[in-house]
Amino acid sequence: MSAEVAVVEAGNVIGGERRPAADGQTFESRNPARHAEVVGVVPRSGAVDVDAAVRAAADALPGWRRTPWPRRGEIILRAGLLLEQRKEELARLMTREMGKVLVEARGDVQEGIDMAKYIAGQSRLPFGDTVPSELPDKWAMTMRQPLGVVGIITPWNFPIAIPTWKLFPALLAGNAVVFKPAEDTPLCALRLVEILEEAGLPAGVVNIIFGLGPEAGEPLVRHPGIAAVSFTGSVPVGRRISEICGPLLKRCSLELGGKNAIVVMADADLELAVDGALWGAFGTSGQRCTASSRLVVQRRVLDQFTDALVARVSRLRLGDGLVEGVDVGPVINEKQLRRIHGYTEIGRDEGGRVLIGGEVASQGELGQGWFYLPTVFADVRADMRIAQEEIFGPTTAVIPVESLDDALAVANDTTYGLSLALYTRDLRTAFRAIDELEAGIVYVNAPTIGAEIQLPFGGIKSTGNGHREAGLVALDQFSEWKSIYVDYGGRLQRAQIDT
Ligand code: UN1
Repeated sequence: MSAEVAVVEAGNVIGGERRPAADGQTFESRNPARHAEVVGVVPRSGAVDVDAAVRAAADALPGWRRTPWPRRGEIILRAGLLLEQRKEELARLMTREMGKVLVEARGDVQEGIDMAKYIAGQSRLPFGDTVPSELPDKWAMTMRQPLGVVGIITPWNFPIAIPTWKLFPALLAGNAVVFKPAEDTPLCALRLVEILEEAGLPAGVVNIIFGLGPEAGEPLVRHPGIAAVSFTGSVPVGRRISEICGPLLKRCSLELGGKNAIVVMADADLELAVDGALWGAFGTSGQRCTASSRLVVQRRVLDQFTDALVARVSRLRLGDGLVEGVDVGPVINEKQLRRIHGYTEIGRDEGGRVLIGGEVASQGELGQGWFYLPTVFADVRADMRIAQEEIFGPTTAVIPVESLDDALAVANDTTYGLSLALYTRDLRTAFRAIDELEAGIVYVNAPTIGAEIQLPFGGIKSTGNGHREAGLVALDQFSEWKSIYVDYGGRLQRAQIDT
């Protein structure tokens, strides 16, 4: 058999050492395409392990903080080059660990490579400004400084990309890190940290704690040695983190869900819009916070659009993402599968009509994994639960609208605000959408997925708490501004008074 079937037994990474959980407990990472297959066994950590990791990070912090920015950047660049070398190996591991099809897994690793190069490039850019003082013989400037030890908690749907959006800027800014990856994708996270070690990151600067949210994540968020928390995941967990951090006056940046929509206007290139809807709704089995889970379609082209979409959906091939020609992989685990099907039942009860899908896929080999048929709902009203709540699976809801005003209102009628898209050939319509769509990311003539790392990523409303990842603002989450005044006049000068 190939090396791919070997079960990896791994420890936490604390101060560069591999350690089991203090109480010896472990848990498994399994292949969602064949859930009998164990991919890895890792420690099930608790508060004691978290504490050890925070201490190790605190020990490593002073040395790392003193390391010049360009030197820090070089380590991140080397990590990016190693990611590039190991792209195929990592992509295959990712497909086994969380199911996304291989081409998408390669894209996930590529997003990490892009982030490494981009952040390494920032290591020689100005890290502050020199600005004029209102007084003579006085120098005024700003500089970024690290926060200290930061806690990074990441989801399973982008097991390399999202950790790199957080780890690389945190490290460039001079922080030490305790990293708790999602329990469904521990090995991808471990490989990323091994690559950082190989790239020359000193021991203890990044520590990994494997475990479950309540047992390992929560003690990490609470730990007094943790200066800030960066989290991507669900709204309920984000709210919990926010509740813990609030009274502690601890910084937390939350990147939560989405209920993203593609608006299809009657004047759009419909073939292009169908391509976009198919990719946006069913790429990664709909398990993206940017997934196109609503399709808001002008009634004049409703039948034409839905017929074409359903025809395309019927040709999607489900299966193990490692198999050539498979379009849609499994969903992450049994709990999610049940939840996704639960939403199909809710949608039917609310009066939605399933045009295609709507069932657990269990024929042949699919029965060995967690597969759900790509599902399209018609006759959906904007206020139905399937049009309001994040499902995080291969289900999308077609909502008919009459006019552009109607379309924009429906697209904005959600508590989330991550990504919204509009298809049109009309320039005025496009620019109205750019201005009026309430989201952190807006696409014209492209689906709601596919953000690039050199632009800020994040959302408004319940999607987050006002932060952005990536782009030129990537370091903001992980640094404090310090303002510095140097008075070389040799006498007291009073700002606002000695004018
Ligand atoms: C996510 O779904 O959590 O824009 C991130 C995209 C990807 C990132 C998605 N580049 O779809």
